Amino acid sequence: MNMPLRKSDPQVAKIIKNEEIRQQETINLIASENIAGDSVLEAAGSLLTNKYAEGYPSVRYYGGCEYIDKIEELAISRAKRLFKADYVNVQPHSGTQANMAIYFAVLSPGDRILGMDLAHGGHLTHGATINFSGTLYRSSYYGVEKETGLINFADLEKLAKRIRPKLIICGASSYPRKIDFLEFRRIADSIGAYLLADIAHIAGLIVAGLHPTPVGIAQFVTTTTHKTLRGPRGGIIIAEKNFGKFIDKMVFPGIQGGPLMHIIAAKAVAFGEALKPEFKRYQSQIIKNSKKLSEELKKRDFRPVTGGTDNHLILIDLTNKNISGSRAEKILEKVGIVVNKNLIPFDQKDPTTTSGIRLGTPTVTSRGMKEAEMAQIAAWIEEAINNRRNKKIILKIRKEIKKFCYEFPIYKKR
Ligand code: DSN
Repeated sequence: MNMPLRKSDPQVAKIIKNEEIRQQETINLIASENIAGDSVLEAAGSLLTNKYAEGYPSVRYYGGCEYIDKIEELAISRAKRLFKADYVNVQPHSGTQANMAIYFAVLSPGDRILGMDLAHGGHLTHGATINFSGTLYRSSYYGVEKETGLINFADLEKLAKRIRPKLIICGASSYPRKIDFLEFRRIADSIGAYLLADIAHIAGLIVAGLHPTPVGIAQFVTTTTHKTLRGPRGGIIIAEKNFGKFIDKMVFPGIQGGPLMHIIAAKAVAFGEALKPEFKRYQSQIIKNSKKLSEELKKRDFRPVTGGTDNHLILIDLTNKNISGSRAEKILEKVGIVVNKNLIPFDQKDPTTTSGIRLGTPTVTSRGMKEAEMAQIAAWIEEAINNRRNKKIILKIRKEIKKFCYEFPIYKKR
């Protein structure tokens, strides 16, 4: 058992190696992904995975938690500093579980919730009928305006007053503009609802001060740790301190068993990295790259929903290009540009076809790409889409991209 993976299990080792090559040789524009640093990977791959630690620091159900306690305490204190928060729970295994813990803490089955429509940029856990949040609770949705692609707060307020939900959820997974948390809180207060801000996509921008924070505005804030935050795959909860005890109980023993201590260690490392000045520069470059990519695509007659972006992502409406999101995703993958098909607001196509693609810049920025590279990527996107039936051109672009990718290694030589 104590052998390098390539010796003990060459089959698995080979698949991991192939994935490493895929990541290295492609341009990843998936808005929710990133490249965790070596230190985050080291902590995530550490022997802390061996330890059971049900409970919380100093109140565990297992012996031998001396160092485990220190790791969790460190992760909590760094997260508190990072988000300027009084209460943080670092145990949720994912963003979904972070949201679930909040719902279970403040709602009863059958209560009304109001979240952003999945088809307009919301998230499964914000009340979609195919998710627990839409089956356990009576969910309603707000969306964006057809003309602008922006959240219309007057309509939202009318809807909230009619529905009278117990919880309003704000935050999105394909909304390219800033979210006005104060306005959400004002509306929530006007009907006595709680407000949950799910900042999974924009947490990195928020801690860098490049997007307004909901901490101190929403009673509950959840995020994943692996998107713009560039940590390990996982979730955390931030809340007003008075809800802390209740949320802790809901995470464990309510919906989870033993915390993933190796992941909590990796979260601590990521929070430490995010507290450094370089992280702010990184986040600022993400936005510069996103704006540049959006402008360059616009020049080429691609249409970003809302006309552009304020954050790390761009949602492209492909209707005028006469190609579906799923077909565009496939063509781009052939040349080595990885994106995801995405519904656009008021989409006429179904979710497996879609009229749009979502592009994001966290990963390419982590690799050191800047504005000049964004212009080049936009040119490749146009060339690939326009020449989608020309195998020779597709192959030529693939070769150019492969070469280009080696100028931006994902990791130093391993
Ligand atoms: N699935 C994530 C995304 O891609 O946005 C959200 O959880």
